[in-house]
Amino acid sequence: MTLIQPFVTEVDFLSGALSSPGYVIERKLSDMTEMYADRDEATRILTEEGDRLIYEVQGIELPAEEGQIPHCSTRILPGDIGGECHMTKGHYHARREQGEVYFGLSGRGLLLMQTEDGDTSELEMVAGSAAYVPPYWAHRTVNIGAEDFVFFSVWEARAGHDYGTIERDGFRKLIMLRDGEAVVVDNPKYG
Ligand code: PAN
Ligand code: ZN
Repeated sequence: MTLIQPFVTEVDFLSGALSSPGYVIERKLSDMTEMYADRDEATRILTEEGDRLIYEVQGIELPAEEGQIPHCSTRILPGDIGGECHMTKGHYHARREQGEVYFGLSGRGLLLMQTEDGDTSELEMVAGSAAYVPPYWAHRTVNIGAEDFVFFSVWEARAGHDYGTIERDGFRKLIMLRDGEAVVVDNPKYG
């Protein structure tokens, strides 16, 4: 067990910026072209409009040891790819029995979840929402508003991230914009 000195981080609710991030990850359209339902439109945007920042994560680096509690902010930019709202890649925890807490800081989002048994859930999040991701639920967040959607996440250090299952199968539900409103639809390409 590593003994760490207590510390505090200032979080900008509008941008998700941390006062001293241990890491910053930028996810662009080119990092997740295959994840959008309309791959042709994703490819067209890349070719004709160039790459696009979809979301950014700023986090605190901690040892992957029992009892450590990593935390980070995520900012998803507004927009869509062929009508599908900007979203995170999404993942299961490698250790499926590990849950997580998300806290909304600004903007409007949906927290999309599913289990390997076929259950699905979509929870709306705004500033002040504390959402619980129980063990065994894959999770992805989606920006359904016109501003940045920013939230804060807290999880257990040994949870680990399994991106491969979602990269292979996708999510059962897609979040699409219809007349400016977000609607949940079945993903015809799931699995
Ligand atoms: C979150 C996510 C973060 C980015 O901190 O890692 O929002 O989403 P992806 O990891 O799916 O790219 C979390 O769920 N951590 O476990
Ligand atoms: Zn997670």
